[in-house]
This record gives sequence, structure tokens and C-alpha cells, in this order.
Amino acid sequence: MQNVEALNRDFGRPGAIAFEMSDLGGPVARLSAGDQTAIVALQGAQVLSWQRGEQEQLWLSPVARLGISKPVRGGIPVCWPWFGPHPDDDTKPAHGFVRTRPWDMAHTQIAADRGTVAATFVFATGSEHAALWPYEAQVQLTVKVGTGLSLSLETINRGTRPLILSEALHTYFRVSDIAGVSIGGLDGIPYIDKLDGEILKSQIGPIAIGREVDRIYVGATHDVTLRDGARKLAIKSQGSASAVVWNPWDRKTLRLGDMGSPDAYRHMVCIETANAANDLVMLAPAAHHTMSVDYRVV
Ligand code: TA6
Repeated sequence: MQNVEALNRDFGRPGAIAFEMSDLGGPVARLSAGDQTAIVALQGAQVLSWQRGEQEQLWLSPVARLGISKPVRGGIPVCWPWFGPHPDDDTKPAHGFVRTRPWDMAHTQIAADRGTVAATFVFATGSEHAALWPYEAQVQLTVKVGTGLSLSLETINRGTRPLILSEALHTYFRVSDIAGVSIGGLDGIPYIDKLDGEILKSQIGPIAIGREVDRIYVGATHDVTLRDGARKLAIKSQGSASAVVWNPWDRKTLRLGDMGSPDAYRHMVCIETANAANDLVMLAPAAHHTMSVDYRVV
């Protein structure tokens, strides 16, 4: 487990970036700029919290723990180098294998006007991962706070063969009550309904959620808005061809067992920036690909 003292010595920025041992059981980076704060676990480079002022914008399971070799339920899991079940081997973990592993710090930055603060985390695949994914690649996540929260996920093919990947920033948004949620910006976009034989349907109007929803919107490159009562969040993605909308509802919440309470589904919704389903990313040797997203409370 990375040493917090060494992390602060090498990457800390007084008043902007500090590393600490989280109560969840692992090292985290705390980024602060203006009225925005983010907390990122070194495990999986997973954002666990994003606050604007005192208001938490993300949902995190009350039973989330770090360092137990299980994915943390909530925040922003990094699904890489595949989204969902492994395409042809269901003995491999869902949503890739980097979200449960420790990432390294690459660098930290403060903008000249101290308006934004950023930290970059890095994970390199190698021979020890060959049984899971036989490619050499590096993936970097840059998390930035300033006027909102921004994430940028860059993949570099370090091998000699072309590679294919799917990916997602699997964001769990906190909502006051799912009954008051409306997701806009996907009107007319086709989606794969994973709960109805994966058939292709078309979105009509904004999305309201009154039962389990698990959809991959394909060719979704538009801005998305999340309305939660009077609160409104703008979601702008780049380098992403898919958007995923998920709420487990009541029965799946019980089956998951790590949501923290039977009614947890009423206080969260996942809106994920992704390249999923047929929106695969193909990278030639030495090629780079970046998928990014900006979240703003508007
Ligand atoms: O993004 C939606 C989804 O693929 C759902 O099908 C559900 O499995 C969810 O991700 C959570 O996956 P996880 O492996 O984190 O339990």
C-alpha cells in the first residue's frame, strides 16, 4: 500500500492536493480548488467524492471498503480495458481489472491562477496481467477540480500489436429521490435494453426512472443533463460514443448486497461516459485514445 508520507512529499501541493489514509481503508488524494473538492482513491484511481461547497454530488455505498480486492460500490469506477462482462470469458472480472488494483501517481498540477487543481494516476499492464489481457498498454486518469469535476482517461498502446478496448467512467450520481429525476439529452438516441433481450430501442424524450433500468445508448455524443428536483448537472463527454444509464431498483439492490440499504436505489443513478457494446476503440501500436467528461452543477 502506497505510503501517504511519501505521496505528500512527492506529489502533495499545500492547500490544493493532500494525500491521507481514508477511513475506508486505503490511501486517497484530496483535491481542492475554490468551492470544489474531490477525493480519489489510489485503488482503481476511483473518485469517491465530489463536493461543491458542502453538497456531495456523487453516491457512495455506506458499506464501501478499500483494500478488500472487491470493487468499491459508488463514486466513479474506471471500467477498463473492457466494459461489462468479459466478451468471451465469464471467469474474468466484470468491467475489466484495473478498478480493484493500486494505481501509481504520475503527476499533480495547479493552474497559475490556482483556479484548477489536477492529479494524474497511471496503470501499466504487463506480463503479470497477461492471463487477463494479453496486451501492453498504459492507462492514465487525470482528475481535475475547479469550476466542476473533469476526468480524462487516456490509453496508450505500448505493445507491437493492435489492441481493442471498451471502457467507461461508471459514475454514480447522488439524487435526493429517483422519483424526481429526469435525464435529458438522449432524446431520439438508440439504446440497447439490457433488460429486454438486448434489443435496440429508441429513446423518446427525457428519461424518467420508475423501475430497474440498464441501457447502453449507442452513438450518444450529445451533452446530457441530470435533473434532480431543482438541482441540475451538465455532463459533457468527449471521445465517447456510448452513454450508459443504470439503476438497479429494489430486487437487484438486494441481490448486489453492497448498496448499504434496501432503498439505496432511490438515492442514486448511474450516467456513464463510455465506449461500450459495438462502440469499441481500436488502437494501433503507439496510438493514443482519450475519453473525457466534464461535470458541472448549473
Ligand atoms: O453499467 C451498468 C452495469 O453494467 C450493470 O449491468 C451492472 O452490472 C452495473 O454495471 C454494476 O456492475 P458492477 O460490476 O460494478 O456490480
